Amino acid sequence: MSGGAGAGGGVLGAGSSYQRFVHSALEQTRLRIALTPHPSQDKFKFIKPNDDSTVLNALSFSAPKIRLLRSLTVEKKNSVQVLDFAAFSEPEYDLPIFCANAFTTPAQSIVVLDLNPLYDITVDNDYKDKYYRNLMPLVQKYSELLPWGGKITSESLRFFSPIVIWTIFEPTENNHHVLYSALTDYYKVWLELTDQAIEENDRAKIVRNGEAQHRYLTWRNEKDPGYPLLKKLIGESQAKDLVSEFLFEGVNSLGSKSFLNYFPEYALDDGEVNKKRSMVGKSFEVRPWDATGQFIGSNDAG
Ligand code: BLA
Repeated sequence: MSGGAGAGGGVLGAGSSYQRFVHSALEQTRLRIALTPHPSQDKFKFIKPNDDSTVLNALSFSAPKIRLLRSLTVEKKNSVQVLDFAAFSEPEYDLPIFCANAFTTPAQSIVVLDLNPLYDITVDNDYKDKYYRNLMPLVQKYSELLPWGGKITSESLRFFSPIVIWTIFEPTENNHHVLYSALTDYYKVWLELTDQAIEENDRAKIVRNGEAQHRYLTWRNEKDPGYPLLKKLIGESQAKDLVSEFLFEGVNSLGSKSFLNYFPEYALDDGEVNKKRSMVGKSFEVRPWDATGQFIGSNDAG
């Protein structure tokens, strides 16, 4: 299908398909577990952009096993469409983090879809085998239609799994149809893993899970590529609150380490955090995992 409406038509479709995905994901979740509104909803549900033609939608919930399930969409007709949907388990579980991010303009869609690992799977083989070994067929299913998006912020790679879909494509109707299918597949897998997850009782392991999630939240809270756009839409102070109290809620409560404790390479001489997204530069021109999920990437930055 060539999408007769052209890229513009694709873009119109994209925004409503992000909303459609959010509704369907919440529906799928509710078939399995009862969702309770998360306290962060009160402050952000009715957040208004300073531009009348843009619509923001923010929803957040918690549930048994799920610390935070939250979704943000941004829709500006014929211009920008954004999806940021994520789900984080309670620290009693070492479940991967569901991560669906899409940024669509009339020119292109930039997409990251993954079950982000709690632990670095380039070194932690047990964690990799526990969650990803059986999921590798997903890569085969989508790697042709949603091919690797090319060089990427090197530091981001340690938060990605061997099944990550990192892609940039023309926003045609057909491409968004494929993306919708991938979003649905990946979310279903995350719900199934959550269903099967068994509560950890070892205090030390629970603390370790909490810290791993906190490290992730700390990274995204500081370096998320969406921040400049959010700042433009709702102003610096509201954008900061949205990021730390809604999108990455937990960054101020789940742990006490700072960004520089986790990522000291970003320290400037005066003790501030370097504003650059990447210290290493971009790398990983091709998919750095083989079909079995083995990491085969070399850091080719520079
Ligand atoms: C671009 N977004 C990107 C890129 C990545 C991500 C990898 C490519 C640029 C790069 O290599 O850094 C997404 N990066 C992620 C994710 C993780 C990560 C999900 O490390 C998780 C660990 N994107 C959004 C939202 C907006 C958005 C909500 O998710 C806007 C509100 C915008 N993303 C956006 C824009 C770009 C982008 C504008 C291109 C410009 C740029 O690279 O800064």
